Amino acid sequence: KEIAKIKAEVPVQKLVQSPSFGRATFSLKKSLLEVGSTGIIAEFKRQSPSKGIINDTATIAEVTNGYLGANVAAQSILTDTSFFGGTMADLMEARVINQQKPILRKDFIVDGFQIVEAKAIGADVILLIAACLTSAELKNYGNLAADLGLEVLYEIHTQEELDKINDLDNKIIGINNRNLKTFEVDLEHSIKLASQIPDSCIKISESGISDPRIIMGLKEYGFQGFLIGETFMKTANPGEACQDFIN
Ligand code: IGP
Repeated sequence: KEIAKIKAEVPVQKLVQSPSFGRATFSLKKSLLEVGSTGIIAEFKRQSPSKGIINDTATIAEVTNGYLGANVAAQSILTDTSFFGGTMADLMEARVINQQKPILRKDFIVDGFQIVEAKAIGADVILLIAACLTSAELKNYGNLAADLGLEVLYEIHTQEELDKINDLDNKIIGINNRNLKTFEVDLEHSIKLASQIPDSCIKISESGISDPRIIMGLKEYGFQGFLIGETFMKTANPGEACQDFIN
């Protein structure tokens, strides 16, 4: 893995004292299960290792307003800078505008302080990528998030990664259609894996969703959430693209 060494910019003690730390959070689970939910988790993504620059003009403020106007179930914001050009400031700015829907901090979490950070900067949900973590880490970080009132989206791409998550019951599981090593996108593979996930879990399909018809298909396999970035971000007006996609 080439995930860079990370260090805390602000000490944990300071993060815990920040005014936003004690705030109530918005539940992704609740939002996805709401009657009439669009199920869309719309992502802010400037660039990616597979596509290079996707959008370097749209601002986080206009995209956040656009996504909220399209009635998304939640927002996903990349805070990883080295691969995706995102920042924690992006998430903080979105949080000021978004006082109604959950925000997912999309990053490579490899240390507990990042979870404390996520709470302090305004996130409601963190991503734990099973490919990057051991079974024990998944458990410990899951517990830490729960203690802080955050929800966890556990991301998997293979059966082995699913097996790393102990006590699957009632978890939010995201199947990444994109292989993080080869960048290949395969919806069939995800659909097969979905059948291995208990019904008590919320199932989210991530990446490569380029057409509303794909969502119709995925719903048949029990998916309740759909994480979409590039399809919206590659347009000049991601909020409008999201609105058009939903209608
Ligand atoms: C969004 P797409 O193909 O719609 O832009 O994909 C999201 O699933 C993708 O950005 C993603 C990701 C990740 C990024 C899924 N898992 C882990 C970074 C790290």
